[in-house]
Amino acid sequence: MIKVGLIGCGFFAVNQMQGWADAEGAQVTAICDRDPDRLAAMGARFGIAQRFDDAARMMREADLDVVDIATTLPSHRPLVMAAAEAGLHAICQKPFAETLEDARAIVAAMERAGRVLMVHENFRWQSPIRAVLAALREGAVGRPFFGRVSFRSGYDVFSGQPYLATDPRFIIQDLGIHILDIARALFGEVERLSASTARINPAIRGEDVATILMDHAGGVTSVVDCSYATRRDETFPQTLIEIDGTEGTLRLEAGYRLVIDRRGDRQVRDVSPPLLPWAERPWHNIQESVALIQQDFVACLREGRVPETSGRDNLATLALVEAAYASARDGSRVRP
Ligand code: NAD
Ligand code: 89Y
Repeated sequence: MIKVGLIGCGFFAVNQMQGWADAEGAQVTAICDRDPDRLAAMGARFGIAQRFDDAARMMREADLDVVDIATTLPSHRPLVMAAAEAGLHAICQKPFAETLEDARAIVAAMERAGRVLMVHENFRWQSPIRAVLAALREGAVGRPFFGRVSFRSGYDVFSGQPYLATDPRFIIQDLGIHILDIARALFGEVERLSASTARINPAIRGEDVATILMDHAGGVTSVVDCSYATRRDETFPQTLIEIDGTEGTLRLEAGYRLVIDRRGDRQVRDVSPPLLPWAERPWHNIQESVALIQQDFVACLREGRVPETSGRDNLATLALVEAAYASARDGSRVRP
């Protein structure tokens, strides 16, 4: 049994605790939070007796194999570094570092320690996204030449995650990072990128709209567009996708409808994610992907496989985030 210690008992960690409860071959045996109320609430809810207010002490004393880091960004570097020093595998929430330099240092430290680092980049694990990836890899539209990966919403994310309203960076760093990662998973690495951003909601500090144009090395041109200022039939937290290829087109439409047109034939599939017993709409899509990425992490450890969203892989996603901010700031076209 893989023994997991979870650090950070906040808003999103509940999903991670639920996911671990479903994962075969792994179990959360210790939890940590600096906030005593959050620690007590999580411990009571999931029946975890080993509770720590200090992560380094948990890593020393709790007999763990893995730490699952569910804290916010500023603590990620010191916590993963501490895991490397303690000889523990780690899963770290996105964004896994504040700068690319920090991210490279984290990856190097975990590689030197010979431990596995997965970034909790779960959006590409959503079952509708898996269905699109599978169709594309099976050649459903032939060779793709255009893609649009789109997330537009007016959902109030600030009540659950108040730091999103006060951080200087918002949508690219928080949400766009997932959408850029999906674009990488679909179309491969990016050679050039340009971006523009806007802040529509006057009550927040960072940008809540971003439009990013990318040239992928394999020949696809893609547009990643994200907004938390879009008032319409609410689709949160669905990512919508359009792909044009030499043999046909694919659309992942609102309501998890996958439409593939190929040489005059239309195939329509419902690729809705299952509603897990502990999940709630509309978050169930994200919640299922948490369970799936954790199950893959356990399989990676068991089989000695490198996770699809390893720290090293995620450097390329983080590079897109940085490139998008640089392009939006000075109007340049950037090589990530
Ligand atoms: P939160 O502020 O609600 O919770 C973070 C918790 O970590 C707090 O309880 C805080 O006390 C604790 N903490 C911070 N530093 C600590 C430290 N050094 N030691 C011990 N405890 C510490 O934050 P959240 O909204 O749950 O977000 C956590 C992370 O999850 C963020 O990186 C966020 O981007 C990410 N997130 C991911 C998804 C996803 O789908 N992947 C969705 C939402 C949030
Ligand atoms: O923090 C974000 C994430 O990772 O997924 C959705 C979210 O909770 C709000 O944008």
